[in-house]
Amino acid sequence: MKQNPPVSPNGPPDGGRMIVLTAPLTEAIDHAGYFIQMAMASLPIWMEGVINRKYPKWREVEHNEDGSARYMPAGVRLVEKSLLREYRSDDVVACFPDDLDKFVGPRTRVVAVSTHNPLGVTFAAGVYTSIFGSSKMPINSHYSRQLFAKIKSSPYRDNFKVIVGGSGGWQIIQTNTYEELSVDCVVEGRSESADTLELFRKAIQGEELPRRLDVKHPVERDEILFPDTRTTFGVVEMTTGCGRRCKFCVPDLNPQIDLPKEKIMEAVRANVRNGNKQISLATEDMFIWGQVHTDTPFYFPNREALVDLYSDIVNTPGVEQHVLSHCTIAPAVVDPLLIKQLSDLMLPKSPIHFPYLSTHPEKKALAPLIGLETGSVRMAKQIMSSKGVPFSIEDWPSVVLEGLRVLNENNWFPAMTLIVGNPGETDHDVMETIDLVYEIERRGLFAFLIPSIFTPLHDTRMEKEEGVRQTRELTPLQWQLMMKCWKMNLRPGQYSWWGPMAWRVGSIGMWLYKLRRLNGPNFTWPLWMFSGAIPEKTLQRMGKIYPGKPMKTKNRRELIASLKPKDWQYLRADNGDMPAGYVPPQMQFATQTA
Ligand code: B12
Ligand code: SF4
Repeated sequence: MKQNPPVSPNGPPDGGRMIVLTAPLTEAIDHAGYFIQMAMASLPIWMEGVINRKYPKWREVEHNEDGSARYMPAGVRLVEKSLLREYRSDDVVACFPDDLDKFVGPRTRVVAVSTHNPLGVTFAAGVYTSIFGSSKMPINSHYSRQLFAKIKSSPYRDNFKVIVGGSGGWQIIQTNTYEELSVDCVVEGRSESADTLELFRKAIQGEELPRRLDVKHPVERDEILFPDTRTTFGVVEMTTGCGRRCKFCVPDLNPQIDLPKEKIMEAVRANVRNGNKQISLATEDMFIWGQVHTDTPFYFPNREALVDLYSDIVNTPGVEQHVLSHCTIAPAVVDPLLIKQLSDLMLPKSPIHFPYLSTHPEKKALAPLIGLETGSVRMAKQIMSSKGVPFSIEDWPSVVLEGLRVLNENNWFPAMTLIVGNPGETDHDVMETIDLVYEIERRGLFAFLIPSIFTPLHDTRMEKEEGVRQTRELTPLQWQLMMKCWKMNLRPGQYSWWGPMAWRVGSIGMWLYKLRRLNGPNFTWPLWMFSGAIPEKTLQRMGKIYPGKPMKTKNRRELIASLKPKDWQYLRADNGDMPAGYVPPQMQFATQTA
């Protein structure tokens, strides 16, 4: 073990903690809900003033009495929990970046950083900053770099190791920024793993660490730990993995696990005890919970289990707000009554309001994140052939439209991601996606459409593939798709605050000043369409944009009729639209014996 260096006059009087955990400020704040962090992941640092004006207090964080962080992202909390299996609580602390000097001292052997998106090179983040002219510096990335710079300049730096983990660690590996950021090791995987603990042991002994360590994901639900302190936005894990096997997806590489209800509830109560009024269950698809490794395929949701879980959460004393994270759209077609029952339960506690869309008396809405990705069946077959199960991927546009209809009818207005510039994407594929977007508009449906440029994510089956790399490479059709989505998002009154701020910042003026050089000529007409300065119909007549064509799609009854008879047993008759020849399970025995 190394000797302690002399105590600096500015260092912590007690010599600091042995293990100090932290996260970038912009990922740790528990202020104003999910959108602020998503905005800071997407807006370039020069637009920070927009956030400051809207949320002047966003930097004000809460502390415990000892100066440690009152809340931290769930990832940090689990690293803390994992370490506390082996180390004493006064050896480990989780603090905000500005408080590092209070805890990093001569005793410190490890500074561990958890990060979601440190360099902004992931999807739906890089693209927007690059449109505005600086692909590497979204606000969140600026603050992450600031954190790493602070750690690098610590007078005790030679005496401790810097270990990074979390869903954004791969960005450091892929950009090889270890030296620049002063990172010794990036851990890929969960902190619960025995290998992670072994790594910390080595770091504490002052041993050399590998640059990258891949650790195993737990396979049993009981191996997953839960926070017993407060997490940012009250995030509590609900599931890991997904099961639909989209080729571009990282979380789906993890085992499909739904976590035990009693542990989820304990973590919810722990959050409330520590002052959190908001809860959000982290998941890739909330609808698989209660149906993992049962006799029913996971894509037929377990209505009773879900209603019971969410009911207990929103009715926990102290929970004033509840926000959904991710889900898929096919379950809305499979079980519309489930959506209705969940709406009845969850709308009263939703902090989201859509005054022009919601039929709820207080205009409340639910807005989970759902992947739409493409309207091209050809493309969908290649990259996400099971995305719409139990329905065939051939019916993907119908599943999207019918699912969105059911969701909208129940005041769910999801944020839906689209991938632009998939490897091998042709003009025809983009036209089909534009057709679907126009069809959403034509049917008066609403989703907040978030197009992003294809990003090959590490370890996925598309890791080595290349799509569009820069906004200049986008075709006129791809630009039209992006700008049409944003135009629809900004329909009056139907938006979150940051979209119009970011996009209306003088769209034409910006184009004249900067964007036309940056994004190239293909951007021009789509931007005029977006600005509304020339009517879309006129641009279509001028042949400057693609007009889109009406789609013939299946309604719910037709989609249900397209299911294989072996799947009929999992349908719920109270949803109606049952296939011809369907016999309810309780009648089957009678029919067989008659
Ligand atoms: C909740 C959530 C959010 C929330 C809140 C985030 C927060 N600050 O708490 C919001 C909505 C704000 C958000 C925003 C974004 N998110 Co997000 N988010 C999630 C979600 C659903 C859960 C994250 C979570 O808390 N999980 C539970 C914790 C326990 O898991 P964990 O953080 O991974 O931690 C484990 C391990 O990583 C490891 N670990 C973590 N830290 C450390 C540190 C060390 C030292 C070690 C050893 C280990 C370790 O141990 C933990 C378990 O024990 C995930 C999907 C998922 N299921 O993970 C997506 C996810 C992480 N988000 C993603 C993305 C892309 C984003 C955005 C860029 C989207 C956007 N364009 O706006 C932004 C970026 C935000 C930012 N600040 O920069 C992607 C990341 C893809 C990738 N691999 O790069 C994911 C995986 C979603 C997806 N389906 O692809 N997100
Ligand atoms: S549905 Fe979503 S979470 Fe599931 S595999 Fe596809 S992209 Fe991943």
